[in-house]
Amino acid sequence: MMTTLRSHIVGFTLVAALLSVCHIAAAAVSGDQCKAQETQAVAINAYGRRLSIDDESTPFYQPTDSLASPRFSGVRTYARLPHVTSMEGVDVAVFGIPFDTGASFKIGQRYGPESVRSASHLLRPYNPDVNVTVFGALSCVDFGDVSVVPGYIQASYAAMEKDITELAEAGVVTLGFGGDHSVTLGELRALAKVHGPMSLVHFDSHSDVWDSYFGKKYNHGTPFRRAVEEGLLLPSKSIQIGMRGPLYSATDRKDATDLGFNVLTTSDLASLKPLVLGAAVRRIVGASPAFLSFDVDFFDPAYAPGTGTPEVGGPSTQVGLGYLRALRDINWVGGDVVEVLPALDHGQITAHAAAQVGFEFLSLVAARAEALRTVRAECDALRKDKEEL
Ligand SMILES: [Mn+2]
Repeated sequence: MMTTLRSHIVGFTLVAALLSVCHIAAAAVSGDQCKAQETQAVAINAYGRRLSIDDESTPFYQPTDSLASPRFSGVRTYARLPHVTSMEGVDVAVFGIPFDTGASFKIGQRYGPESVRSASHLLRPYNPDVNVTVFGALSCVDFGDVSVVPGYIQASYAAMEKDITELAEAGVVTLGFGGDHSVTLGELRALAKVHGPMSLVHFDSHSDVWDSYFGKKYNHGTPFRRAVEEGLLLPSKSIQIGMRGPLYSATDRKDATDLGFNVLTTSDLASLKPLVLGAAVRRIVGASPAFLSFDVDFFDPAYAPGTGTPEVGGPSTQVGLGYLRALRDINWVGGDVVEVLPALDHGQITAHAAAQVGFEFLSLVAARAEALRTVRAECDALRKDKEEL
């Protein structure tokens, strides 16, 4: 598996540079591309809904204008988005999952969503690093928090799955803020009902593929083994990025590759430029529906101190955000940012990082929507030209 992964990376070192040139140079479209676009726009409901109707208007839902009322004012929702629970006219639904019964060490991640929402008021609509106006391309809302049953993990899974299934069935892209990492299993169960088995792109210092902990199958160390067992993921089309720190035994790392996951440790990552990682991830994921799961302990504790199981020796937020921004042209159907523990946060360092990671995910979704919209417009023009001939 590691050999395959290395070949993805080595093979794409040069190709990545070419790809970036192609992105810039891609001005004209072919008939085949237009056919592919037709299929894609139907398949990708959440983006396709706006794209397929040639909708050039402002997205239906907008954040509060921070040039009309200052960012420190107002009720806290993610990025000052409207709190909306009906999915009509929505492209992306952001929600909180205030649950920490699955945590194995320090607890308090149930307060993560409110902390991230508070910090997220600092965000602005345009992302210069991805060159996209996120809330100009997508109609986004804050759904509020999904249902949980404090202290009871299986009941919580059932409750959150019910809420998230409704969002997924409405065709929106989902972005959840945890909560400990156990919550991701609930999200994947809901999304897989609509999208089928997904690719996972997983940033974390831990693989979270234990079979059990203290004899129990459900906690924040087991969600991705359970997800594979339940057929929610395509492990060979998935990648785990950033693993580090002491383990219980040498087999802990092997457990992830034995399940079929591609794995890049923090040490592996140190020699990879974002462009190379981006190309390798695109190669692995292909056209599959993909879920981005980001545990804030991917970052070094100096950059994300407010978390329950920190691992020293990790990437800075600058490095981590660089990797995220390289994950263009992927069919994202959902994502989450987990393990923010505000009681251990200082100066909202971790909450700001988590809010920004969520914003980068939205930026990737928005950039893809814009790109699809451009191709759609060019295909329409091509069709019109043909009709006139
Ligand atoms: Mn972790």
